[in-house]
Amino acid sequence: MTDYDTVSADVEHEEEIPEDHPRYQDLLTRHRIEKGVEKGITHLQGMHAEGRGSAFDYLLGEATIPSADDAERVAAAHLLLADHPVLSINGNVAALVPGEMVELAEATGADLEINLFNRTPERIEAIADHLREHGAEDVKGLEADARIPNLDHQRAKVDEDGIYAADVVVVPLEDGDRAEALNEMDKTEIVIDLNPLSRSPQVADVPIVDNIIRAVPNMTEHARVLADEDEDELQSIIETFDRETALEQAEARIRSGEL
Ligand code: PTJ
Repeated sequence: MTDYDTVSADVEHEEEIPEDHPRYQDLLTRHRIEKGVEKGITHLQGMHAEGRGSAFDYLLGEATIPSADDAERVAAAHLLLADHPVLSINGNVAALVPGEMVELAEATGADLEINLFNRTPERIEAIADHLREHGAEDVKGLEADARIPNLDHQRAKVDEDGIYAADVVVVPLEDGDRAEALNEMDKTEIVIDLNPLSRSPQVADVPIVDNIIRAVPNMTEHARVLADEDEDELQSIIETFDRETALEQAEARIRSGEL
């Protein structure tokens, strides 16, 4: 029998969190964010973001709902069809799914690019090192030699041969105007966000309303299954997707508790 009272809030290693704990995913997520802050990867504001996400995940039943699974498959098809796909990494993403983002990049031929709201050279370096420790060979976002037009904060700083040149961009965990600005650059945007009413999923071509710790491994699995499909098949998967329905189904699940 597991004595859940022994799960202290300050576990040192995530292996100490019992996998059969009813709130395992939430405890794991909180632990990774705390470690991210300690390592200088995650900004303190990332804790607020995590709390917000966690409340929505609770209402979603802490599960990947069918419409999110569809969106994750469509996202995989977009990434495989893209000429230049890029996965954008902030401090929360780096803390929560560093190895999983590296795997998704490998499965789809995408680049990894660090892009921060609270940008400092120290955080950029810490996140690049962390990604390399998890297997990344090439990390973009260090040069920041281009700017997203019509955006007057740090998230405008991108690599010319990275996000600036990308045709498909994965934008996880940010409620902001960068999503709108990227949209104006005619990029295909895949957004991962637990809040379907947040601005980023509202403007995304593919809104994924799911916890990033479930969404990214599932996208990778779909990409591996779809890897040998021809372009027509990938295109037809993309065409069956309706972004409004995906957003409505997520909101209905959150409001009603029913699928
Ligand atoms: O690392 P930086 O400096 O770039 O800063 C990153 C944060 C996250 C602090 C910054 O982007 C921010 O403040 O974001 P917001 O405005 O709080 O938005 C974060 C969004 O992500 C919210 O809509 C949350 O619901 C959602 N979210 C939080 N945790 C998760 C999540 N979505 C999916 N999976 C999660 N684990």
